[in-house]
Amino acid sequence: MIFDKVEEKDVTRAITEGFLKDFSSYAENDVVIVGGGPSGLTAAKELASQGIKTLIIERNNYLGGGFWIGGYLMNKITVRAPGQEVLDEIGVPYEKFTEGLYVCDGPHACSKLIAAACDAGAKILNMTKVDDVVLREENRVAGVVINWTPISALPREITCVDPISVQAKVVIDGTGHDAEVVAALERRGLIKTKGFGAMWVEKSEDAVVEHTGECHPGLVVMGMAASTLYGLPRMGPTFGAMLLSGKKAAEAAMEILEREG
Ligand code: 48F
Repeated sequence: MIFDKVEEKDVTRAITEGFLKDFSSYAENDVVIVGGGPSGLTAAKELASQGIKTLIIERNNYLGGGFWIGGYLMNKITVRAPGQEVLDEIGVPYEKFTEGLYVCDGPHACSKLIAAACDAGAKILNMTKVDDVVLREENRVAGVVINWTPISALPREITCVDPISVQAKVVIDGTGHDAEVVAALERRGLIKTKGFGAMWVEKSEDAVVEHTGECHPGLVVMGMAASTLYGLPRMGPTFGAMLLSGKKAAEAAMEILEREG
């Protein structure tokens, strides 16, 4: 025998007990990041490395969002300076294509960014979809309502499965173009999205980073979700702004945590 003797019941208990122990802890967080794309992973790495209890909630099985594929199903990632400094931090090799523009391999960059977030101590709840917010006094965002992702794919007549929720002192919307947390506020008339604009690489990346921040009490918006909220031009397949927006979102969340104790 190569492997130690272990029975099926042991495997089942290892999965269920491990998951439930973690899940019980996820009920209460400093920061919940909705969406594990490049902005979400960068923010998670920054926050968790400073000892902030950080949970990423991701609707897919896999993390990384649009960061695996650069554009047009071609897995080269472009990053405009100074975004390559984040690639340096996480140890991703890249080449200079032209002045101010760097190119690296999507799978290498994405897997390193996921590892950096996990190594920093961020926790991950995948196959879980955020479909609403928890609100407190003066409509402050205080958490998110979640359900298993497959529930939303089932026919309506067999999906009377109530969701549950997790609390957070700060929620960050990193859901990309869909801006799904912001959309939950919009459904209640608490915020108005403009929808992202047409592509304009030169303008878009600065604009996304500049607009990253608290957009509603308790809610920070970053990445392409910021474009959708504020009507900023889309940038296409270049990712420096996603990385720097994740960093700025982490700073904004830290400021809220410090301000509100
Ligand atoms: O779309 P995504 O990569 O967002 P991002 O971090 O980066 C955008 C770029 O990838 C690219 C671009 C700029 O270069 O235009 O699109 O802003 O990642 C968003 C993640 O959020 C997840 C989704 O599966 C993806 O992994 N997500 C979206 N809605 C939900 C969600 C939801 N309701 N609940 C949980 N996860």
